[in-house]
Amino acid sequence: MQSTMTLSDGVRDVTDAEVAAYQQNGWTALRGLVDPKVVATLLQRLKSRMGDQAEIDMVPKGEKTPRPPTAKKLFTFYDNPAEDDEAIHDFAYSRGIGRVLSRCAGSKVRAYNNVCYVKMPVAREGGKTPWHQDWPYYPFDRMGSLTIWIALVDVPAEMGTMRFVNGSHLWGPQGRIIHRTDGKDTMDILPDYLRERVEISPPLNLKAGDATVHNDMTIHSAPVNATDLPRWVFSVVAFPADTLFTGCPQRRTDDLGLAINQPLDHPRFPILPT
Ligand SMILES: O=C(O)CCC(=O)C(=O)O
Repeated sequence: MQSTMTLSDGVRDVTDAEVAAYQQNGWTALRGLVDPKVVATLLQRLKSRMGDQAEIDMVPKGEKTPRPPTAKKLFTFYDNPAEDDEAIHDFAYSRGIGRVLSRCAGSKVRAYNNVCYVKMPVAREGGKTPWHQDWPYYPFDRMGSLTIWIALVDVPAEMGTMRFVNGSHLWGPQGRIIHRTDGKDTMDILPDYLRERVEISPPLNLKAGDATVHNDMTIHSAPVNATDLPRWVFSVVAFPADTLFTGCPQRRTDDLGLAINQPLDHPRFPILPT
């Protein structure tokens, strides 16, 4: 893809303290991470495809795993907008994003996917994001993948910023919950000895351009959007470059011809520059 814009310089470096917080708590907040001009470009590009009020849900084509009907209410969703838009592509695969994610992960990382999550106001059928971990859905032989979640508008806590269970990235996998039909989430199914240790991060008030980074084992959720404006967020997921493919069925890796027990060395998952 030809590049028309260079947005990577619009991302600041992470500090040692931010990296240490990520490694200790399983998440970190990065204030003022992305330049406002870059944020405005990303938002404008996403709105041009999803509509000003995110009326158009860009659900992944060929979704293989059926979801309960309530699941779609969590977000209006655009899966992998970087595949369709050059400016978003340049940003998602930039050195700036690569540096942040590699420093937190402690190794080179490969890009996995990118998503725009618009959480609609509760008055427009928006729901809460249930407590969950990300790793149980991934075909990776180890933990350590991570998500950078960037606010594209000011996101006060009541609009649905994420909450994290501090230190839960060290508790191991606690199961899949997204497809459950009994409404239970990870917090409900934790064994008592872990539930007693739950310490939830404080509500975050984020400005446009602020971000959080969380580990794939960190238990996290987001409350409903109690404002009357849509919550616009862009996220990039990456994983340690040496991670091996387990062969676990997953729509992002099925049909790519990946070899089990080998690194995910495929053009879809490039090593991010640092
Ligand atoms: O945006 C949200 O409410 C949740 C996003 C999430 O769960 C994630 O990025 O792992």
